[in-house]
Amino acid sequence: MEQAKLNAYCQQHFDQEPIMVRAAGRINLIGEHTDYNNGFVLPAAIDKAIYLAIIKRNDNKIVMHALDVNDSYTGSLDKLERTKQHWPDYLLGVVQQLQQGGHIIGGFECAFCGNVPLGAGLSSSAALECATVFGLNELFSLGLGRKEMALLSQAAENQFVGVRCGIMDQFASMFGKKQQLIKLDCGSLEYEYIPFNFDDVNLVLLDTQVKHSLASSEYNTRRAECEQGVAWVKVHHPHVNSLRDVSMDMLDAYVKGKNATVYNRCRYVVEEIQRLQDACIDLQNDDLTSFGKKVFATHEGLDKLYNVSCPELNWLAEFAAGENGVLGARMMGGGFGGCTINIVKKTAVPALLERAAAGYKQQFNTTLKAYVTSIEDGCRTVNNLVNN
Ligand code: GAF
Repeated sequence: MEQAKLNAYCQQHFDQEPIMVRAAGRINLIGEHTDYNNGFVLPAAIDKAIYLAIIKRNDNKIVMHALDVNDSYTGSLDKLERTKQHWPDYLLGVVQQLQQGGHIIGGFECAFCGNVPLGAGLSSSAALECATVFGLNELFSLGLGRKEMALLSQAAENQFVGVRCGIMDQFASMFGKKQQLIKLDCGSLEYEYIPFNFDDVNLVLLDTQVKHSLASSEYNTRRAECEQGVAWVKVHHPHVNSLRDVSMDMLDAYVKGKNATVYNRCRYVVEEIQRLQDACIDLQNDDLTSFGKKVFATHEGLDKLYNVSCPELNWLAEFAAGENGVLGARMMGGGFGGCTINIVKKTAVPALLERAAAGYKQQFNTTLKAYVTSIEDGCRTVNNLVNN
């Protein structure tokens, strides 16, 4: 549907055939808030995506249309500034990074729309950045590889938008593969695909519809707390550069007595990095029950130690834990709102959706949104409506 909408727009407004890109949102099975600590993550690209169409202009203007909010931006390649509208910043940040990297691009016009719910923790912003860089790379034959494009998108968000996010979301959007999780080492950016294709299981996203407006400032605070913990350990172990290099013994010796909050944050991260490794062994053994227990444990840690949950997420995770056929459930992404991810036996999905919606309505007077999602390919060009 999104692609049809974009196509109709292009036919009406563009005088040349555009390059069209699909960039997916992402889920993450386990490994939350570990990416900026050089740990591991286990994300995947999903069936929800941003579609972007892009053409060259003969001048140095940048013209962009956000079809879903019916808004446009016109500016110049010579003067990139943050906007009041906010959404152009994700695209302009990419342009700025390309310019800083010495890549030559000319003026362009683009339009985009999508079905990644905004503020739901499914990385619509990373998808938009990735769609932009992927489109510009094609349009101006820049020759960038996927890794470079993921890093460049992350830098755009860090430096232009001002959120110090890690690499997970952009990497997942770029490298996603159908029915595969990406086990990514965020320290080295080495990765492997791990199949996630269970006939009897669905991945269900329950959307609190609480927009994570607090997230960016709190997110940066969490990063700073982790860095503080590392600094205290480093005094005694100079080789330590991130929480990836830190053990629980080190935390107990050098952080515990100094500050309880910093200790809790670091403890969660150190435990989560190990939990992910153990969870991958569960996957190798096709043991989703054991995997799911670790997913529940991640929620507990994110809530109690990392303090990035909220009442709505907690309610959904606890509710799911008490339901038949739910193997694992937790809040996902940065936190303070957005979705829970639930690993659910297919036969149990209808009852879960019905009972969760009824309970959530009663508890929060809000209509719960739910998405049964699938794992799909990441960034790619699309060129016809019928097959894509
Ligand atoms: C957000 C960030 F963008 C990611 O880099 C990651 O840190 C995530 O929160 C938490 O795991 O999505």
